[in-house]
Amino acid sequence: MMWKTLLVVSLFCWGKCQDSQNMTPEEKGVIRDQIVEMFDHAYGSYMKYAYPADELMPLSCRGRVRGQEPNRGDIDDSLGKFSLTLIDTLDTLVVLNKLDEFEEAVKKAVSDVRLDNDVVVSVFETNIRVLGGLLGGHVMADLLRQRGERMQWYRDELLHMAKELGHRLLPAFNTTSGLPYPKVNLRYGVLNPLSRTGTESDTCTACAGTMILEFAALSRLSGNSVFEEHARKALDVLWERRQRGSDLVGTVINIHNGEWVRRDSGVGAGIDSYYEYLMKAYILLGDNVFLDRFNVHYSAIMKYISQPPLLLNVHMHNPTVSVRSWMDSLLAFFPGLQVLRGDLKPAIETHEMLYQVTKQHKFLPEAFTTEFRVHWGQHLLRPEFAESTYYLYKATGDPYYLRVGQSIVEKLNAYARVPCGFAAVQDVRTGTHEDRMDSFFLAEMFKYLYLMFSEKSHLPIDMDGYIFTTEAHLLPISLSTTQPPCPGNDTETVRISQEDLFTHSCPSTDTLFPNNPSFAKTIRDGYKYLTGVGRAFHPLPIREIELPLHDNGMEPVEFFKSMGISLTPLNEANMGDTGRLKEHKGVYRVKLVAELSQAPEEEVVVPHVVQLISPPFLGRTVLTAGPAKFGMDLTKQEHGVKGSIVKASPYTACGPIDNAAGLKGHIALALRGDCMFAAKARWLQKAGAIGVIFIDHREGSNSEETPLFQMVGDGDSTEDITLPLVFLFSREGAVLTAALEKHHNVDVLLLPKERQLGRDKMERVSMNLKFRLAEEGEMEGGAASGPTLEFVLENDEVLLKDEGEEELREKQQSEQQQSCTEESDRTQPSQIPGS
Ligand code: DMJ
Repeated sequence: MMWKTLLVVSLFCWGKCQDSQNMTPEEKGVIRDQIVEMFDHAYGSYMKYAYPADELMPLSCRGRVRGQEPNRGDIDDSLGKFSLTLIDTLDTLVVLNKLDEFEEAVKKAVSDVRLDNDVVVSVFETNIRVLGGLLGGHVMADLLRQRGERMQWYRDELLHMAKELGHRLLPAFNTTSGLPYPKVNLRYGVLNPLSRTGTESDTCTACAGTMILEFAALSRLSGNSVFEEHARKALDVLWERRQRGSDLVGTVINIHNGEWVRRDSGVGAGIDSYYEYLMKAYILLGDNVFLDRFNVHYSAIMKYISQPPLLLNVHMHNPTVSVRSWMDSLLAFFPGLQVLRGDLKPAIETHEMLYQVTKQHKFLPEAFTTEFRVHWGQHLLRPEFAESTYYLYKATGDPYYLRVGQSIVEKLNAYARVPCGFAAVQDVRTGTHEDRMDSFFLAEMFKYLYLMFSEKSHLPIDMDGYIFTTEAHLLPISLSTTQPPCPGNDTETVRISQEDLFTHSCPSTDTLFPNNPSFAKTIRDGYKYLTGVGRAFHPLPIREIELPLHDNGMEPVEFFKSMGISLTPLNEANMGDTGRLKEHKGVYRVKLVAELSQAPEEEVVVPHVVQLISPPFLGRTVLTAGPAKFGMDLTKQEHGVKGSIVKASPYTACGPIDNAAGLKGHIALALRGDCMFAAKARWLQKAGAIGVIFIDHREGSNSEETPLFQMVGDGDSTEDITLPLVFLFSREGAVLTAALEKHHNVDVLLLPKERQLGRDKMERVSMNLKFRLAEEGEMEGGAASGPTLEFVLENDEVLLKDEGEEELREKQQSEQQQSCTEESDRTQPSQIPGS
């Protein structure tokens, strides 16, 4: 079994591969030092400003403590008050040769971290970041201790903590199917009345399918098979539930009955690490069943999802139909996984596409369209693109990938670095920052970057002996032999007949591309100008096209015209020698006058508004809102949709609505986060709401700084949703909630901005107003009747006096409020997935 593992791992050909000819060792050393300096800045800032908090808030220079900051929805479920970033960083310290800091950090983790907090956390995130972090830390600590130089005090404390955490996660597996609950209370488990969990019925495929590496490692290191058994069972269910026709899985599954809740299938968000863990479980544990399953899924992915260089999402039951026109940034890990499988060509193609996108937008946006436009502009300092770049460099030895790595380093420094660390980018189009530095930035990004620029001699450990978990924690591949397979190993076996070049081996690039040492470049060249960036302008050549006379007797020009294509005939002078051929029957010489636009127009988002119409607002407060791609199309409603607003309870509206009676017939306010927009809309529609205003949960977001986007559905049909839906950024949302608090009854109108009430009138008034200075004495005899304006010139300033001064001041205030929304009347691209 193990030889297969080693074959796969041997793809990492440190010594054998061609060395980076275009980057000298000195240059690599400079970049390596730069990476270490950046790590020191990020980790040092966390330790200085945030520890023992879970995460650093790099703009506020303080720690993020759950409950003390505004709730961000499900993102916060990674925070368990267990010094997340410290634990997630432990083995990075070893890889970067910071052994003193590592020893110090382990001591802190052992003495300070508690795992029994009364906090509801995500099972998936806690497993990959905290359990993985503790295990990676233990493996490193154990290794250093064995070398006899340091860590002599260490008595497996991190492993004991890992065991404790494993036991705290186990209650999540207490379902009839064996699929885990998505959340668990670290102190009270799942079904305890104090746990505040257990009402969830769905989980994502990756959430259920990304346990095996950590749980099997825990079982084998602790001698307790219970963890591995549960993780295997969950994988068995997912395998069992694959769509038998397509061999694909969906994105969300019901944990009680195993039915698919979302049937869209891709390799990015919601599914990604399920596939990764099948492949890596085979490498780590040497168990064929995982490789067999991986291969079945991989064939399906390559048949339906991979359309190099794109990776699309399809419907698992009808996989020839793609379900959306955008890709998410999580799928950037996939070329790395393809490298592990030895399938280099599509890996190179997709990676090159991703590189082109980063060139265009500086970072990979959270989501981008199949035409490489921004779909969702956020960038969270995710490491997936660096990860794939690392794998490709190791597999090909091509210095091109070092240059890609260097560009990642430079962009992080130029566009994400702030005085207290590195900040996520709120929108790659504006470059604005967000007050977050997720722990994976330290766990993953710095490992992949540092390893890319290091030789074996720079590293304190032999990387060939380890596998990276999805959070880049290090687990030794010796685990499959140091411990016997666990007794309860009842993973369903499957014999798969299909075998190909890759099934049991890892072909070298010589096999794949014989006689072509620059194979990677040849593949990349085809995708060089995919996004139009970096392409030099060349005048269009005159091309000669032979147009046969059509059978129906139509002249070619007419024939093309009938298809909507117009041709420009060349004049004699331009045609040179070929002009004489013009006489030939059925042969035309034409100049190609158009080609596909290099930079396609951005997708138009029609700005909408929420207009407050009840007293005292009377239409003067207008909040710029984003539309939805699903639900009622407000552009087709002549007068918009009117109603009074009621806050949903729960405010996130991700489950049954408690105040359905109060919401019935009203427009609901719901907070973004925790679940998809479509899911919220369904709950609110069921409760009887007549419209929904979603309010952003990201503090301080506003329509002036962030481009509007269109909310999109959940990948499945959203035809059942008939409500009008609009989205407000949090600053505009705050105006609305403040109004509701003060006046209790607030009527609003939801409609496209161009149709907001009073807009025509305002424009007319402003065009027709004329002023003239009154003649001296003209006003004195009461010459003017009705409201008058008087300008008094005094000290070079113009003061405005009015008979109804108070009224006017009020009006000015409300117009100021209004103009702050009107200025943001920008038509911007993008839609946003889920929430
Ligand atoms: C990490 O926590 C892991 O890589 C996970 O599998 C998905 N994504 C984040 C980083 O983007």
